[in-house]
Amino acid sequence: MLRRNYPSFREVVAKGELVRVAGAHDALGGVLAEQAGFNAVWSSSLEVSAARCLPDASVLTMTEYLEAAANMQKALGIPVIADCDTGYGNNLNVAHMVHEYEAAGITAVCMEDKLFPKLNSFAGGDQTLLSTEDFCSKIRVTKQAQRTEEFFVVARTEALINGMGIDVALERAYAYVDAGADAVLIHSKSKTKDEVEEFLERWDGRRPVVIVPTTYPDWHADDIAKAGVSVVIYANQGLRATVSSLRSTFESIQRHGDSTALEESIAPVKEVFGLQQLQAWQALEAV
Ligand code: SPV
Ligand code: MG
Repeated sequence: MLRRNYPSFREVVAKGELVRVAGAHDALGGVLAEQAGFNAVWSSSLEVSAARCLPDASVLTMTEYLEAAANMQKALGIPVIADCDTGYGNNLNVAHMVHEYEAAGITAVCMEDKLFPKLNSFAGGDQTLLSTEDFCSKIRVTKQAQRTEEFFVVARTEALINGMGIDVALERAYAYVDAGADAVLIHSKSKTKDEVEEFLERWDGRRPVVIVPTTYPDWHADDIAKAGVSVVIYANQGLRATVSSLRSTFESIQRHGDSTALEESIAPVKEVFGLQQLQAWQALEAV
């Protein structure tokens, strides 16, 4: 099958087991994540912008992020959850975003409560939040704009990123659920899981919670599930591995003057053909 069917993100969450998600920026990364057993792929704004050597700072347009997410979804048998930053502007932009993503077959989007233009959460700089009221309004717009019941909206609060504390994070997360969010994402740049753990202890469980353990990586998935998390996103490990791997590969060829030393450790061309589904495509010639 050249094009594959995939469940919606809502269906995957409904299974009730911890949903493990890997970040990617293209179909190749997404397919490798699927083959490794991940349940969904995060179309990461950090990854998609880094793949163009541009900052994750609302520089790329919605159309460019959508193209990246749609290209991933076309190749996958698991759903994409699209990182849609702040919704690319005001309420009108949010409505257009939902129309376009849903029409492209994306079943879940995530929108964060920072001001547009936003800056990556780990980059320091201005991490000012939109008012709770205005972000709730954006969430209501997503719900009004979606065509199917299936479409899933994750509301992400950056309250902890902005140092506003757990009380504010909880207050905002509850308000976002009341506005219609299907899940909340609590982001943190803390070196330990403590603040996220406290958030989870105090959360009343009215909607699934999503976490992104980038700065607090030493939390086993089994313990994450026990702590009450529904979805865990490994947002940029693939990108960082790509950087390390390409760097050492290219440096090795330059250093040795040939690529012999690498041959054992890099994927054979045949494996690339497999990822391209070459055989299935060639079979079309004989139909
Ligand atoms: C992303 O992967 O783009 C995210 C997560 O939004 S973070 O980079 O931690 O903000
Ligand atoms: Mg992002």
